[in-house]
Amino acid sequence: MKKIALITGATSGIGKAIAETLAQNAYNLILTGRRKELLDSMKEELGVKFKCDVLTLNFDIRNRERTEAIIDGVPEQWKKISVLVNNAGLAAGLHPIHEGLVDDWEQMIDTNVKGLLYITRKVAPLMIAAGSGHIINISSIAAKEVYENGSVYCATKHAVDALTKGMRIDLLKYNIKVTSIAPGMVDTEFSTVRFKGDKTRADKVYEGLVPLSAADIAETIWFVLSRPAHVNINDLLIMPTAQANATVTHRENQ
Ligand code: NDP
Ligand code: 8X3
Repeated sequence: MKKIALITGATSGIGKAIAETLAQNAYNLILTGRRKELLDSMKEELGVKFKCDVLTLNFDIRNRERTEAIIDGVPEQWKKISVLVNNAGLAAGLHPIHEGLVDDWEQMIDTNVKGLLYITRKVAPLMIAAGSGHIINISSIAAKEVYENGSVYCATKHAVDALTKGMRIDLLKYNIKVTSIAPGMVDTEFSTVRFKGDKTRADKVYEGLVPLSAADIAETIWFVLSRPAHVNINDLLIMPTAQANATVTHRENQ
């Protein structure tokens, strides 16, 4: 029987690439996101290409009641979740602390921290009941360093790292692995979302260098998932070769 993975934020970027990689590696998938039409087309595509069964769950992860009701309502045959990838997340804006938009802060905190907690609170007991599981939290270089104008996004990702460490302790005796994957720049919708649709500004983030692709992260996650039962990768920082840390990059013609 195929294993089941639940991936949050699977409609684009890293989450979408993880879904493709896991479908290719014989998982059935529970995919979540707000954009229903994208979830529907992924279900169709992955079903045809990989004979993968897909359950789509269309909700905003910030909505606690809906998130809880939807996970509670997952059909019994989908409840044996082996892998949870807490991926849904975003950065909104890039401002010094005294000019930041409070709505942006709330969106980041509610999605990156509280949404991740709502999902984990519901899925971890299912893994405990099943006797095993693997939770992968998508963290960031922003969890390791703080950069100018990014304090709230960085704070949410520092929180993800703290939660990862805490989960690992609490879930240790239940045979549940917990991993944090911390990427540097990955070319996804991330910067377009951060700059609220300003594609020109978003493209500048990646100008003159080769960023990571979402597929690079998905491949890394497959490596993490395919280790033997006694091996856990706790924390993996993965950067483009042209990026030394959160702020130092090497760009062509600069
Ligand atoms: P994308 O914008 O391409 O993908 C973000 C995903 O999160 C989408 O599927 C989106 O789905 C989902 N999402 C966002 N908000 C919500 C919400 N309120 N409810 C439900 N789903 C939501 O960006 P990435 O793929 O780059 O981002 C994925 C993760 O990787 C994030 O946690 C991000 O912080 C992290 N990351 C990204 C890096 C990068 O450089 N790209 C580097 C390091 C970490 P929908 O819009 O359909 O709801
Ligand atoms: C996304 C990468 O450097 O924009 O987490 O914070 S960064």
